[in-house]
Amino acid sequence: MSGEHVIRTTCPRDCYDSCGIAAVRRGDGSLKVLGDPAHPVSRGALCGKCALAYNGVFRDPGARLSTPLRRSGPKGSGAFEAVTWDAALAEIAERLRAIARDPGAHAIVHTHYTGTCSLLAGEFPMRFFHRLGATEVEPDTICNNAGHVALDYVYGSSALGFDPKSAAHARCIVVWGANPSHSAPHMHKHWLRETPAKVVVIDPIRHESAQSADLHLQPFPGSDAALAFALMHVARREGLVDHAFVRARVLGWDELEPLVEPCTPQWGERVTGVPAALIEEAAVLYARGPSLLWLGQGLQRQPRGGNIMRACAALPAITGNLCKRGAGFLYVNGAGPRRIDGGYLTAAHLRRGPDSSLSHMDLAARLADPERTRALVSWNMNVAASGPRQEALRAALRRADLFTVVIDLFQTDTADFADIVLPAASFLEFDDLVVPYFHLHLSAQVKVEDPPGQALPNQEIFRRLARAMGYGEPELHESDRDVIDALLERTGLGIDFETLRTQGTVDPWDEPVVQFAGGGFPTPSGRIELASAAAQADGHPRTPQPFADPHPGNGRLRLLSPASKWQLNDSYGNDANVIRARGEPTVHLHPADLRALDLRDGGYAELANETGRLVLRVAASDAVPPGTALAHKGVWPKLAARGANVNALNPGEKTDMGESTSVHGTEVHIRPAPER
Ligand SMILES: Nc1nc2c(c(=O)[nH]1)N[C@H]1C(S)=C(S)[C@@H](COP(=O)(O)OP(=O)(O)OC[C@H]3O[C@@H](n4cnc5c(=O)[nH]c(N)nc54)[C@H](O)[C@@H]3O)O[C@H]1N2
Ligand SMILES: Nc1nc2c(c(=O)[nH]1)N[C@H]1C(S)=C(S)[C@@H](COP(=O)(O)OP(=O)(O)OC[C@H]3O[C@@H](n4cnc5c(=O)[nH]c(N)nc54)[C@H](O)[C@@H]3O)O[C@H]1N2
Ligand code: SF4
Ligand SMILES: [Mo]
Repeated sequence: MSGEHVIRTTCPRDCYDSCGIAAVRRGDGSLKVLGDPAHPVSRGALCGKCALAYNGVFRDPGARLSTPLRRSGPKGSGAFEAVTWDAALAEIAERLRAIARDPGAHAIVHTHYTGTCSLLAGEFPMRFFHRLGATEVEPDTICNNAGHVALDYVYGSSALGFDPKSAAHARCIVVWGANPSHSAPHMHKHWLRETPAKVVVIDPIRHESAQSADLHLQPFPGSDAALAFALMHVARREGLVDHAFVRARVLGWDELEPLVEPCTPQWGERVTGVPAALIEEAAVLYARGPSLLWLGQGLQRQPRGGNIMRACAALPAITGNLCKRGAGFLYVNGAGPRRIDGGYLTAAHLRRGPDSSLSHMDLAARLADPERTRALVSWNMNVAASGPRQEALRAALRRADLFTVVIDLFQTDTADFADIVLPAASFLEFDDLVVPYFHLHLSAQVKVEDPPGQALPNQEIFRRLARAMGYGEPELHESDRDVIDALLERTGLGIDFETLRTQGTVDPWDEPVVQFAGGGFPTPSGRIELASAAAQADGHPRTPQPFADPHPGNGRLRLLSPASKWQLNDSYGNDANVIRARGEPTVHLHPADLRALDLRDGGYAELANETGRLVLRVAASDAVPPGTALAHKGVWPKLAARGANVNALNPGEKTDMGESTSVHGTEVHIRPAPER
């Protein structure tokens, strides 16, 4: 259309799709953020939530933070006054320097995660924290660390997954503990629908991707290791173990096989709830292959999530569904295969003092302890909404002597507890690189418009803070353009930013990349380790075990709180149109549980356990199995009744591996509540 100007960019949210965006500036100066028709995954559409938020709250100067703020009332009251950047940074620098002198920079805790996953805004600030010597809250402990640790034991890496293009050669795709219809909407719409392969979904919830699958196995939450053993039992019984592959590439099948032997489909049905006939059918389909196995992140957010991931990860190994076309498994694809130099990006060599970190499961306790923690810097994260033990965390954040800095686009629940709030620019407001974690693409993030007021990209904020601290290391002051150019140069892929900017997204490989094509694995033995001495040395069994969690007792239900269709984690929880589309915070329950608990569809229920309580609207749903409750994550506490979201119920128990979240293992009592 005449007078239209289109800029291509990429959505940098923590989402499997990494959609291409076309930002269209019309002749009248107005801007519309749309999907890029040329993008291979999203093909011209954004998801519903981003279509609203990128034309809504993200670009609403009234909703965005636009100037640094200094607390002017009691901690947590939300009373702030505007200050200049110079004043804000000088105060932060003075406070952090004093703590670094005594008792030491380890008493400065910083927390960050998925606000934006573009490389510079997501990782460059680590250079500052390395130089400072602060304590990092290990980001993955709130999301997927159990799976990372487990897959490291088995394959030596958790970040070298299949190339989704391999689906062209697959006969079966298993989606295990992921919900693409919410968390990867374009993969759901195109990839899973257009594949010639049979699709098997394994999930307690009959979500849209489960409904459209060829087979849906519905295990009770936390019983997947047992299910994996029953599937292996059938593969073995049917002569579908790939002995040549096992001999050449696998260590420990001799130790695992005796454990698999008694795990019949009938046993599997008893402990997982999945009918034996379905176990048989899925096992044969998968084992015959070639098969792809998508190991979702919901799968391992269980008390024994590490064991679950090790058990599921044994399937490709024993059936030889690896190292060949159309086969493989995927948890996440790291930046490594795109040859991104992470060490350069985060300047790990600047690290001062011991490398100290802690789990999100311990954050509330650490922040409550004045002996150990004097300051908190929270950036790219709304931890007061996303973290466990919400009430305890809020109590700790109220500590008057905990100097707190929050960097965000919006005045979040976390920002309400800050001493200083700094306004961040959004991904539409600066250039960056995006490395999708499902596809093996490389994408450009391109500036579309200026930030509101004085907002700045994360990386510029930390450059300025480094200057205010008197840090002279050149790494802390490298410009965006220099970092982008150096990163692309180091990939050796021959792609410069100008090319990337015009194309939006490039796929550096014409043919599907075969996972572990060379047949070597970065484990201690160089083989796939079904039996792992490293795991044993860390206090785990040498092999995965056929465990299933006991069903909750005392009339409790298992509460799952996975990805919502209408929010991206906590993001967009303050967009009026998103809130309208999402509706009131709701718990979905099977009609039989509704009757047993004396609840009314459309009424209200109180969910409670030893950690907290929460009132939610009730919806009857036969997509949810009896004994399980479903309440999606991401509601902004301060915009909800009683100022809490589902994490008020999350006890913050650690998984068996990686000190990670077992949030989907939460148990609750549910009873009728008169009203909100
Ligand atoms: N109950 C329950 N809780 C969960 C989960 C669950 O399944 N159930 N899932 C967990 C998982 S998997 C994750 S990953 C975490 C995610 O938790 P968070 O990281 O807290 O969630 P996000 O919404 O991704 O991002 C947080 C903030 O980053 C801000 N932001 C966006 N762009 C920028 C930027 O460029 N700069 C800055 N400084 N800020 C920006 C957003 O406005 C938002 O407030 O939540 C966890 N919490
Ligand atoms: N729309 C949207 N997209 C998102 C996000 C979002 O909040 N909203 N968050 C992003 C982030 S940070 C992440 S980590 C990913 C997460 O996305 P996914 O990998 O899809 O993980 P979850 O949404 O936590 O859970 C997925 C499924 O796991 C199931 N599940 C729970 N417990 C078990 C179990 O014991 N066994 C089995 N088999 N299944 C189980 C849940 O029922 C749920 O359907 O999504 C990303 N994409
Ligand atoms: S959140 Fe995911 S589905 Fe939505 S626009 Fe971004 S990348 Fe696409
Ligand atoms: Mo996540």
